[in-house]
Amino acid sequence: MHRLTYLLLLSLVVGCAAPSVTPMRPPATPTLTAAVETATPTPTTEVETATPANTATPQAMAGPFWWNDAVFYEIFVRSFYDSDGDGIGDLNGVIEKLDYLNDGDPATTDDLGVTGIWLMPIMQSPSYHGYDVVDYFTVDDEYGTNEDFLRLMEEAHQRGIRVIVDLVLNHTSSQHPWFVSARDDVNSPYRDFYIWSEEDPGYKGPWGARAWHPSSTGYYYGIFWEGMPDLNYNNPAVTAEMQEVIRFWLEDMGADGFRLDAVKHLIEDGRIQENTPATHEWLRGFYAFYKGINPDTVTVGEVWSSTAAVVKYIGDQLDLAFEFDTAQAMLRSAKFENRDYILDAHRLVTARYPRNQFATFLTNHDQERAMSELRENANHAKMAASLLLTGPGVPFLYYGEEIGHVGGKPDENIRTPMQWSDEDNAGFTSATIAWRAPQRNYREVNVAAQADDPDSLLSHYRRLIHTRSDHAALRVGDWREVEVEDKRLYAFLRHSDNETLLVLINLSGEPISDYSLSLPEGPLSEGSASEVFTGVPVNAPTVNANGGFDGYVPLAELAAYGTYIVQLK
Ligand SMILES: [Ca+2]
Ligand SMILES: [Ca+2]
Ligand SMILES: [Ca+2]
Ligand SMILES: [Ca+2]
Repeated sequence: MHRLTYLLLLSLVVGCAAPSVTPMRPPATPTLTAAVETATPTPTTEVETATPANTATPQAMAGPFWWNDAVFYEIFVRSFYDSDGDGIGDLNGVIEKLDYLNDGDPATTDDLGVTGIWLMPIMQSPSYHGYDVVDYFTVDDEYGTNEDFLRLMEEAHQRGIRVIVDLVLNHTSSQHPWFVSARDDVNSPYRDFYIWSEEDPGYKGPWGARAWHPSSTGYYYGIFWEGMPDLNYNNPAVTAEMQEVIRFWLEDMGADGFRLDAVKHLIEDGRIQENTPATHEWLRGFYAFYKGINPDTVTVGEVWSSTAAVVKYIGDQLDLAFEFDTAQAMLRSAKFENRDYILDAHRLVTARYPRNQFATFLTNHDQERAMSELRENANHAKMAASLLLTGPGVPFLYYGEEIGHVGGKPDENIRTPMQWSDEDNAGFTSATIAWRAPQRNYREVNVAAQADDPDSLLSHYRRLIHTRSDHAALRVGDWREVEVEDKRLYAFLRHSDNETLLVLINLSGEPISDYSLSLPEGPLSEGSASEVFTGVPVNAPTVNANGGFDGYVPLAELAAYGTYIVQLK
């Protein structure tokens, strides 16, 4: 839709549908009228410039976009670093640790080198995790203030780091004033913000738990649990309120985008509780809205489904979504020292998504940590990192993954304090008691212990991320399979306009010497080669008539758990 037309329609919707009373809006938030005015483009030429972003379709998506150059780092603020000694991590703590993530100086490589941060929920919430929001316009006071967030944005941007925030659209906290009003008064203007039934419809949620919860005024729908009532996006007033939230975080707070929680569950169709046509349709309007505010805004969706279902969100609803199948494939290939899992996954995702428009990761805050999944095998953790950071897509690390932070369910145990050092509470806080105890192995496994060890997992991550930053083909290039018989060896090409890289990963604990690579067709011309990850000398291929190679052996021996990145011309 044309941006101007869209905004005019939007102002009509907002004007008509907003409830008559808005007692929950904090004083700092501008009125709806002012918000619409702010978002309205001024000169006609600007409208024309912005139009393509609003009409993008998966087919039309050109890319690459800024996020294709990024490596993101997922932070659970409560557990990252406590700046004021109350035992709870906070935004100022994140600021204090920014130099660890990226010091902003391209000449230094002793930082991790990430260029994006995903902050797990930071809005006011009664829970430790924050996925049940009570006020979308204020930073949780345990984490700091809105001013702290603005300072974090400034400090991050100075270092070349963009910051996206977790946005929970599907539900609020049952303590949100909207829900309290809706539950206590059937005539409340917020009653229709939620989903009600006089009788218990009885059916369960996708995980077999209760989805309809009793209250004094009827049953309400909450797919996750009773403390998280689902919002009713069939009500345009809900959409209008959330558009104001989105505008607030993008314009007033300067966020670079959003990670969208549970987004496949947005709108139900009776018992169909995920990936409904109505959810896709709502997200098309959402996409037009946030691109209209700033076309550079990125969204990454949590669509915990198979690739075939995830793909349907990309390009006109979300910019990216997490590739859960690929995540599992990377861990399996590392664990079983067999490339077939990730080879199959990469064949599928590169065929199905617009080029590199998907988010890759090993694990997140809802899953057993990668190091635990890999039975604390540091070599396997290095291989998983190599797959993640040389492969196609936009990589996300979960905090601590780079040092081999362990943890299994329950959830609190995969979200424990970051292990900075062997000091008490892992150097996370000066308080005697942290909000939760760190993992027991923190005296051995911590940042300080790995920072100066060139063989550590942390050093491996740093080198991989800096190599990715130095080589466009790893970030924006396409992916092409390179044929090799030995399943312990994963070989593939990353190719961009200006660069061709051959990635070789020996997933096994034995050196590989009896192998040869073939690429029936390729982009090569002169047949020169240099290795850019370890600096080891390599043989050049003989380029065949189709720009590929046959029987190529770049190194006589590939070291056990070795990663090589060979630049070809
Ligand atoms: Ca604190
Ligand atoms: Ca640096
Ligand atoms: Ca709180
Ligand atoms: Ca829902």
